[in-house]
Amino acid sequence: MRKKLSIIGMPMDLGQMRRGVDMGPSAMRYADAVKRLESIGYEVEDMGDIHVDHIDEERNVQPSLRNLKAITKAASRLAGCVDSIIKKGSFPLVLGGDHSIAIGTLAGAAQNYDNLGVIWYDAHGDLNTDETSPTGNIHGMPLAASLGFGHSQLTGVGGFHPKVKPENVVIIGARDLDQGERDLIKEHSIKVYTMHEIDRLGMTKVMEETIDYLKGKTDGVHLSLDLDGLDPHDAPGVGTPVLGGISYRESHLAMEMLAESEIITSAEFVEVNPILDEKNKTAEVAVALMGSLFGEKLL
Ligand code: HAR
Ligand code: MN
Ligand code: MN
Ligand code: MN
Repeated sequence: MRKKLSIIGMPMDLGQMRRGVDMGPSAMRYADAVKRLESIGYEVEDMGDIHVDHIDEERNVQPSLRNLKAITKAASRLAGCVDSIIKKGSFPLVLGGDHSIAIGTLAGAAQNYDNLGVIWYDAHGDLNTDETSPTGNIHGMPLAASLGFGHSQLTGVGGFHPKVKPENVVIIGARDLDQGERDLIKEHSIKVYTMHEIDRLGMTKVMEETIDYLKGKTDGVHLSLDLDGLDPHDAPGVGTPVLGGISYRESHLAMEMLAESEIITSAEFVEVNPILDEKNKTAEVAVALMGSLFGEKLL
């Protein structure tokens, strides 16, 4: 029997201030995500997009948690969808949308594992709460919310919390952290490979250590890949680019090692913003990385 993969689009742009990231799912479909995954041998089902409300007229009313209501509503829908995909034996692959969608993806995945691991591939920690966030943008909060920190409407998506334990999280590619995020990382001993460690150890060692760290103690691992984890030279179509990121080649290597390890049980690719992109380059990079993550081989 062929392995099954279910694609869900999450056209969410309410977690941050720049328009266009809601077109990310279309851009990755246009970059032939389905065909690419089918050619690896998967039976791919594209379930279309989750409905996300447009509440432009309410934007900025609650400056510490912008668009809270619409984001949690859509996250709950996504959680239900991800949960049902896993329960029917398929692999959920979510296309974003800004990173706030991870609150829903993780809520859905976590219902199926006692010890869900998370690999957070990102320039940012996304570990802010409404009390520490410098912006009030919820895309800077999803990892904190999934760990049970922050506003109860965010931590409570799916009806339970926390979704993940701090010792089951690995952040890779960090180079822009706010003070509150640093404090939370230290207080809960969260494992972080910043760009310094990636430069110093090399991506091979970083991924070997990450896989070893998660393998024994988790019963599933979610990959949350923010395209801004890559250097803006390789992935320019993102809303919050940070110089000095992970290269395209290093990212392929990371995905190839994850494919070999067979630890990944769900994934999402987020923050692709076609309006800010160069001829759909970032969406194409995302789809190429999906190829490696799902075991594409040249020979
Ligand atoms: N840390 C900043 C904030 O909380 C910037 C977050 C940018 N986040 C993303 N997701 N693009 O990683 O607003
Ligand atoms: Mn929109
Ligand atoms: Mn992010
Ligand atoms: Mn980011």
